[in-house]
Amino acid sequence: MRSKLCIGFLAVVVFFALFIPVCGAVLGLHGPEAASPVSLVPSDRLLVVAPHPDDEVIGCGGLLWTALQKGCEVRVLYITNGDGYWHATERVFKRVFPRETDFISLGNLRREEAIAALSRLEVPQDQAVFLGFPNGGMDRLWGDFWSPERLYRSPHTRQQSSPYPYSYRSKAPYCGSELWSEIIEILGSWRPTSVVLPHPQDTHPDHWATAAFLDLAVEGLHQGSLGEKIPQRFYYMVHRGKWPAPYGYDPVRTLSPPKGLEGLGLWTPFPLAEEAVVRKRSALEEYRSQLRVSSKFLMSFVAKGELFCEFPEKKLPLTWPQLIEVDGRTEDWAGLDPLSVEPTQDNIVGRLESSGDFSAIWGCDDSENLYLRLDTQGPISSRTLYTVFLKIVNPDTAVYPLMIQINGRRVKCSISSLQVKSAFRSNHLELSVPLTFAPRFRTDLASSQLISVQAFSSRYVQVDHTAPLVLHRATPVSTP
Ligand SMILES: [Ca+2]
Ligand SMILES: [Ca+2]
Ligand SMILES: [Zn+2]
Repeated sequence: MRSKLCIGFLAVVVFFALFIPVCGAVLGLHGPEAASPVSLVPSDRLLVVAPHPDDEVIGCGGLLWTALQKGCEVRVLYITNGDGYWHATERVFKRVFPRETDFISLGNLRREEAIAALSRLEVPQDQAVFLGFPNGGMDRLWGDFWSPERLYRSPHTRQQSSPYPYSYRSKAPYCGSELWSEIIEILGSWRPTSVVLPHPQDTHPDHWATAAFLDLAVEGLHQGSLGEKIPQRFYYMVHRGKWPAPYGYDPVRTLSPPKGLEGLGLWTPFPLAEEAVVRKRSALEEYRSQLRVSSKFLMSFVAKGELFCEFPEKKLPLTWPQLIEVDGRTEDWAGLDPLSVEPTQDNIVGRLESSGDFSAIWGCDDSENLYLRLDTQGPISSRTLYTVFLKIVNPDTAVYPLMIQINGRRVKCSISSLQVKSAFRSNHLELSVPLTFAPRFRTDLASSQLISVQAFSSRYVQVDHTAPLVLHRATPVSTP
């Protein structure tokens, strides 16, 4: 009886020791007094990445100003000039059918607005870097326009390279590999200690694709560099359904994580001082071209604090040889956890076509293959096309894209000689990709430690896609 009491007492102590701090952290999540992981010290070098001019203020204008007050260095990287916004061009230039030059003029105007907005936050103009990539095309550059042999043409400006004389590289060609090399160069020379970037579950293709490029580049630069600390990454959300509802100006509101994403990643608020909130509002007011079309949406980000998400590093588990059998059955995955859980029923097409609504992505490798498993909300259908994009990052940061398409029993790989296998059963699709490629390819999975994985589903139109995911493979055995 006494020992039972002792055990009972111990259990209570253990419960309090283990769970109360966790509950405290969860409960304190939205409180202004919550300790933020975004701690700023004067030696910090903060790189803020904005897909479009205005995202830097929407997502982290308050943080930018606060960082400067604390003596940190800040730099803002604009991936596009926001030159594909039809509605804004139409309103600003009062033309029902804007011309190509009108879109370029809008790009120039948004850059001027960005510089004015940054001055409200006391960010020096020379810390703003404009890359001049095409608004609305970032997902295409990440996906099928990677190679410089085929350039993307903006449907708005009709350009295949940056038309802006002040862009980081003049006449930067519109392809993924060019953007990749510019990002690697900027990260490598400026050496940020923190990177603030779009959330990978942001539904705007320019936003999630920006996250994909930056995430992989940050990790690509730091692979193998022992000792040097990898920059901390803080992700901000802009576009996610009706978030942050209700739209409109309410500076005393607190932002909560978007619906369905509460448990994915660690969300932490960054409380803002009153002056930071005022500065953020006045910076947003400089974006006159945007306020004309979406003032209520923009103003809803003026809040008591900003909200950032963090993710743990994802390691690809190394399993026993042939533990996974590509047969559609999932008993062989029993000892593993999903690499990423995906929100379900979060868009109209996915709700109608549940065979394409991804719910989780799994992965592992053994000495011969990379194995992936895609889980969907409804049973896998042979009428739905599943596409997996892999990016293989070599130790020298060169990137090799690989595309695999699965349609029923048909499997197609961009390297046709690669024996990719796939099988499905109910809500699960398994596939295996050989780690070793023929020597004529300058890379393979076996010699790389870093890959990016993203899955898409479509049936006439795109149904769903997973967030781009960076995976670390166990240290490869060097091949002769
Ligand atoms: Ca299996
Ligand atoms: Ca989904
Ligand atoms: Zn944006």
